[in-house]
Amino acid sequence: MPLALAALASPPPVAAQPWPVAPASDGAEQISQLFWFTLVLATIVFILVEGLLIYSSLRFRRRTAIPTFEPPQLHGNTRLEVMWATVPALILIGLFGITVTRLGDLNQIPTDPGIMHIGVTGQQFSWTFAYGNSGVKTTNDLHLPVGQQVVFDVTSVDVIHGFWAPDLFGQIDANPGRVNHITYTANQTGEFRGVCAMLCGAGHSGMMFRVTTQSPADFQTWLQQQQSGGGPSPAAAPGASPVPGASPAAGGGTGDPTMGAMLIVQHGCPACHIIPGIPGATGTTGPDLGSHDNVPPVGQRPMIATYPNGTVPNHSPNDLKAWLLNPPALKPGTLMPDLGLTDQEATNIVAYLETLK
Ligand SMILES: [Cu+2]
Repeated sequence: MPLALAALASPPPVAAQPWPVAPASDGAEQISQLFWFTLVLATIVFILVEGLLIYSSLRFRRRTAIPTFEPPQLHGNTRLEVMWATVPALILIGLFGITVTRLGDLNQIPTDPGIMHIGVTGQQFSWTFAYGNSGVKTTNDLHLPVGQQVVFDVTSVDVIHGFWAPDLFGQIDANPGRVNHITYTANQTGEFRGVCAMLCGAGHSGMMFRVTTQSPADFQTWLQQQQSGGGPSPAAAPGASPVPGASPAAGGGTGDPTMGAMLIVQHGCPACHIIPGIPGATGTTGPDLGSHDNVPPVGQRPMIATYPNGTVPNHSPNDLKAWLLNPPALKPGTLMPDLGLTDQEATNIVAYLETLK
């Protein structure tokens, strides 16, 4: 178990990559080609210009202490001057043309009704993904089928965020009150990192997500698992309630603290909270859940959040669960987002938090 937990450590884990960008979608491949083309061209120009500069400095350097004659005085060379103005201009115009054409192609958002849409919602400080009309939602965990074009409908509920998975495509802004679209087709299976590319507040640096690209068959299996109320893996299924947000008072069986620890990482809690035992949980936007300044760890606290109306003032596992299932409903205006947890997921997270005594 510790191994699996370490593998899920925040930020979302991905294999180390030798290059900052290793294209894993058709679109990223095109952007990458453009990048390399520009780099090679710029390198040739750089070597040519710097080479001439170094050559001229050495070849025409002053060789005697005091010049005894005036060197020949030159007044311009029209042919040379026209050349060094025209050649760079032509190169730049060419690059501009290629870039604009390619970006135009990449920005074509298909309207074909058969194409899968994934709703992307940024929120301080997590990402929620909604898969077409399947009813499936995930937090900080994006799954994509390989070889299948996907349109992302990107928005935000608070401030401007930047949706970006560098290996898969360029970034696009997530603006409140507006839906931006971006599309790409993943072309290899694997795990990739995604980030918020827009400084959006104190927890910005932790606002990361993991992209898992799978074969279409694996993707469908995963989607069905999610639909049947499962957690991140089939192991989470036993006792899972298929009704998200089911009444916390109903209990919901016993939780699995180990599963809870994984869910805490998966849902991005480490970005905002210090949570003992969770790797990378050093966020300071939300309350510190460990013991500090005479405050006991969360499992021992008499209260879990201060509600203005005193609805759930105490700390019992059920209070904690009710809070996790929908914080804004209990405390309007709270920074703690509704993570879209299922009843069983909340039970598992509570089970972990209760171990912090
Ligand atoms: Cu952000």
